[in-house]
Amino acid sequence: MIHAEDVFRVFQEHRGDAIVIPTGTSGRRWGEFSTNENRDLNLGGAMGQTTSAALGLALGLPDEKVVLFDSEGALLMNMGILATIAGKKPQNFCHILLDNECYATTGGQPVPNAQEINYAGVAKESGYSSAYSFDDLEEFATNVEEIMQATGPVFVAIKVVPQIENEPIGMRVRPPTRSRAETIRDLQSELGISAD
Ligand SMILES: Cc1ncc(C[n+]2csc(CCOP(=O)(O)OP(=O)(O)O)c2C)c(N)n1
Ligand SMILES: [Mg+2]
Repeated sequence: MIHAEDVFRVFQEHRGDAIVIPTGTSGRRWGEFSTNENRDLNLGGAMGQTTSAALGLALGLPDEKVVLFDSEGALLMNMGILATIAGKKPQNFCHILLDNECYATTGGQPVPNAQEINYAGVAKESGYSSAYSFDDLEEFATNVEEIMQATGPVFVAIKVVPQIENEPIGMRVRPPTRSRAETIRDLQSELGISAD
């Protein structure tokens, strides 16, 4: 298993101008590594729906690279999105699954069949252009540039160490971050577009 921070440290070097959507407990670490905050987007919340929102963004902005950092519990909630993404063929979409084998945000309960399911296999057979699996940081580092250059939709499954949260949800102290609306507004002004 890889530490999500190491995934982000390596990925940042190859990010270019990609729009990045981090989700899950692992995704919270992305802010420590991003050097292009205006292109970071907060769309998380309803498990399984961020993939749909990210697909919409990729289809609406075909000239921008869109990278989603997904989590496996959320993906399992809406596995059908893999077929929808594959069918829409967003060439600019890179779907990276940070698989920590549990529901870390809610205390680390195990995800069904966590050790045996092959998410990259499911994505590939659903019709993604290419799919990768990593359980070793060096291997990810060796392939990340190829992944970022590949024609999407690309799927990347990475086993990561869970960062389990046990504090009752109402008592959790979070460092201040931009709200979802702020991240959308900042991205719009970065791209010189307006939804108004
Ligand atoms: C539809 C839905 N059901 C339940 C929740 C409550 N919830 C928030 S995070 C979470 C666990 C998420 O697990 P995973 O997607 O694997 O991400 P991780 O926390 O492991 O990073 C749950 C059950 C939710 N946000 N959305
Ligand atoms: Mg998880």
